[in-house]
Amino acid sequence: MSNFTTTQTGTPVGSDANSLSAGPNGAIALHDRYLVEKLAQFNRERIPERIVHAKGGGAFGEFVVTEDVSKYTRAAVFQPGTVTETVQRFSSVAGEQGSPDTWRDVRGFALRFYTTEGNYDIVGNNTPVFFIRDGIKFPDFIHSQKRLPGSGLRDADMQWDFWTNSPESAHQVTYLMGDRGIPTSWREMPGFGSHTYQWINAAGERFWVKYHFTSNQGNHEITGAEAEKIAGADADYYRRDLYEAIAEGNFPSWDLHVQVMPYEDAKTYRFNPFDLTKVWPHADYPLIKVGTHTLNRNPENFFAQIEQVALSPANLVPGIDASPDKMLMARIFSYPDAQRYRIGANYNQIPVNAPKAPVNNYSQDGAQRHFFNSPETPVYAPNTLGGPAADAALAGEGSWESDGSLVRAAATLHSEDSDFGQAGTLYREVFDDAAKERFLETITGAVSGVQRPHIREAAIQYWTNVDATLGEKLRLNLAAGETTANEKAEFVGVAD
Ligand code: HDE
Repeated sequence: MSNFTTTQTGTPVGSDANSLSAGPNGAIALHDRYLVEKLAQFNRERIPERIVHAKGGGAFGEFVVTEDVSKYTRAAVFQPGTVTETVQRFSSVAGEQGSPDTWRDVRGFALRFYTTEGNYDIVGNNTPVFFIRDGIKFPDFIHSQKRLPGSGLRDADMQWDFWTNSPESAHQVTYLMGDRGIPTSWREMPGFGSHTYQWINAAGERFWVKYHFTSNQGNHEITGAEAEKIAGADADYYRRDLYEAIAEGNFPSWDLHVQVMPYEDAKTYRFNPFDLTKVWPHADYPLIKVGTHTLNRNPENFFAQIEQVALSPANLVPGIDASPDKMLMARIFSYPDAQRYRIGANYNQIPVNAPKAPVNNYSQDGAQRHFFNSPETPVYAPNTLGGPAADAALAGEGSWESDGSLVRAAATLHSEDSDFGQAGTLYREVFDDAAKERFLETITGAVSGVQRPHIREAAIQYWTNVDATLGEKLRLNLAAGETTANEKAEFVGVAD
């Protein structure tokens, strides 16, 4: 077989080193079709990066169901003994594609199961909660964490202005500023579906579930100081770690557990179970094991298989459905929309996104279409010509009772719901003394970046609401920091 360089249409070319020119020193010719094609192709190598979770990495693997949870769901992927191929992508949230992996941030933990009933994706994070509870706030939240429009710089004032005016963020910010804000690697962190989902069994009974992936490598973290050093030395620290571990045959794995809430409990449970800023204490709903996920194959082409992977909470399968979590509902719109824009209308036809299950429907055409029905298949439904028809048994799938009138209102609070309650419990009861110290140091550093006094004061009040002693310590730390800064300024002669 010859190994000549060719054009994109397969004809051999004469040179990869010299353009066609009028004499060795003359102008280059526009009809050097290979030069023109090569440069044009190069200009189109990038697609828009993800608006959030732009920096990441991933791998392929398999999920093995080791237990029997069939009394809760009839989804084929979770039936006893089932083995399913997977792809997983890890990421950070706020940084751009080239940003250092070890910046303090939440990490994405997004997993696709190529099931016999179509793709099922769990697009979660390494924390069980989130900053907000209504998707309409998401663009504002992300703007506040990204960059100022003028300087292009990230800005503590806008971060804390948003958080302090959105007190439902306190629980997630406590996770973020705590040790979990910087894991040692993607392999050594947990994953959560975060939202409440619905499971439906073969008898049609419904349950509310939360997903927990526990790392078999253990959970480990690095300090802010270590992370800063690594950020300078190796921006791709996590991506490299994952790739090298898998290349060496050191396959990372996670056990999947679920918390299962009986359908009726949701109405009276002490926390609103559809509020993404809250967890369900394990004492109320213990972890039930489902199986084990193992990553065992690196991508062969990062762009084709990881950059173009289009994971989405809208990818659900029979036996698993959404819940009345307003964030989840907003996401079910948002992800396929982002992917149509980022990748193109037929993004589900490229190999990493194409399901292993057959696709049958009446959509057609659009840019970059690869798959099509036979010309005998009718192009409309309903028809009497033997085209595919919907499964009426699924028509009522994933339902729940709903209020009659449309309103714009916050979701109902349950008896123990408060924005600061679970954040305070996390700080007081989960962090040990050393973790509390590191936490105080981290929030002192973060809040000392705030310039405007009223936002600084709001941040102190925010942490006082989480824990009064913590707020007091923060106030003292910030005051001491200001004195030191003034002293330093006087010493170098720049104070007025
Ligand atoms: Fe995302 N998010 N998100 N998010 N998210 C995206 O999808 C969005 C939220 C998460 O590795 C985007 O294709 C909205 C919660 C992960 O490819 C975008 C809301 C959780 C990833 C988007 C949320 C996540 C994304 C960027 C509020 C954890 C990376 C481009 C309603 C439970 C997936 C894209 C990957 C990516 C929107 C909130 C996790 C823009 C509107 C909550 C892991 O569609």
